[in-house]
Amino acid sequence: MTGGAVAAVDLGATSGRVMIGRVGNGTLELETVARFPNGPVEGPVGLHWDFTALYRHVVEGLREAVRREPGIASVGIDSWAVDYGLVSAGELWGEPFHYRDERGLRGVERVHNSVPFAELYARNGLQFLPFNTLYQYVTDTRLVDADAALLIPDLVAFLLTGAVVAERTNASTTGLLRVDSGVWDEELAERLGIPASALPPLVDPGTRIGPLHGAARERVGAALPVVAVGSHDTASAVVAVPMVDPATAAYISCGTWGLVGVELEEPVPSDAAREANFTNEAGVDGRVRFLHNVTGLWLLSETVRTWEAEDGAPIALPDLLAEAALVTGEIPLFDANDPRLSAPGDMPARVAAVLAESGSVVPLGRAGLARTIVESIAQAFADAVRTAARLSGRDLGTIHLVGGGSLNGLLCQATADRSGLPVLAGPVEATALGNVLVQARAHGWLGEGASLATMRAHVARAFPPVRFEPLD
Ligand code: LFR
Repeated sequence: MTGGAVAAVDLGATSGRVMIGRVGNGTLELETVARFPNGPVEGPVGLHWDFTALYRHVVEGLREAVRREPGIASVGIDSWAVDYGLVSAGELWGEPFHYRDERGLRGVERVHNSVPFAELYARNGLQFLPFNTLYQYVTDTRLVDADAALLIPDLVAFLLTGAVVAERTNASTTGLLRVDSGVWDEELAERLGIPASALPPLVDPGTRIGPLHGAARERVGAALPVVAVGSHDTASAVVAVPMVDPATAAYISCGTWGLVGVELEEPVPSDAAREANFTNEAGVDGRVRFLHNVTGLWLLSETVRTWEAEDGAPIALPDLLAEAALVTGEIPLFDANDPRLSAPGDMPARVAAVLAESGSVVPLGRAGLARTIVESIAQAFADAVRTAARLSGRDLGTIHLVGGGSLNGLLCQATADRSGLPVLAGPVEATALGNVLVQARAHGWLGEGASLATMRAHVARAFPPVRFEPLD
């Protein structure tokens, strides 16, 4: 077996990173080169991303990666889904909006008035999320004048290489990709008045997009090729879920969101799936990510952010969770998916209001509230696993929990207890690993025709999961 090194750019909603991935002779290693904060910025026209800063961090991170490892063979980029930037004459037009901005909500009515949700679901198989790209597009008057609308990883790839493409796994989160054939639904776009420039040519993970050019090439110091990976972070994470038997395993990719579901060969855009708000997003190698978005660690991170602002000092999450684990007595629960908890703000007060409204006792201390949040997330995870099993007709025996949440032992144990299934936790960097492995495969380092199973076996060997048994 051969091998080498690649760079993975992994942009999450609360932080981004550039990593070097080394693959070869049974090894799979990650080295963090750069880590930088990310988050919503309140601007005069709404919530947006500071994409300019993110892109600068990406380029500087790649420069450092090449300095540390001059033999890097390529770059792969993944990020959160649905959001996009408009480009014109080779330049980005303004900062991309944040999906937690309210404008998506305005688009929902407009879209559903032209195309009822049931028809939409039959066409695109996507769960209803008020920020799905198509709802954002119909409110965006600048769209018709732009040369291209590019989802975040495609936008980074464009600025690095000049190539205009839409990677398919992430394109499936726009609502404009057909669930049956995986191609753009041009008829739907036309009905909604969405111009063709919003639908760039599709590429699959593993495709070479092009070499770094211009200022990026100069700054990074190499003409590295960008290779498409599962550019939707959740698609990359699912590649690196160390499932032995995908037919009996559920996964939870837990970061800002908790994406809870199963991997299927064929989509299930049924009435029951629509009613349960399950999505059929495109996965790597033509797989379907049949899952539901649960509001994940966002609830905890916004809570901690509020307390830190009150204290004017940072809070150590491990200490808070250790105290939360000691809380005894009945733990009040709330619906983690309550839409009132989705915008940035004073989360402790909002959670307290939601609890009080349902007649629950509001925990007095911080540890108590943290425990309530963790247990409520775990309950939502367990419910979604049960629904995934019912809708897909599968008998599920294990849950893999990957991403940042896999470090939260309290959450993993609570998920096991509430689902009655063992939870296999880790790897924490599943997204970056999926990104690295798809590049490694494109370079032929994993052997001829390496499958998802081969990639997952690499992950399981290099990052053995930690097992949490449900309490009887
Ligand atoms: C996770 C994620 C989810 C998507 C949400 C918004 O990071 O990509 O899959 O629904 O962010 O883009």
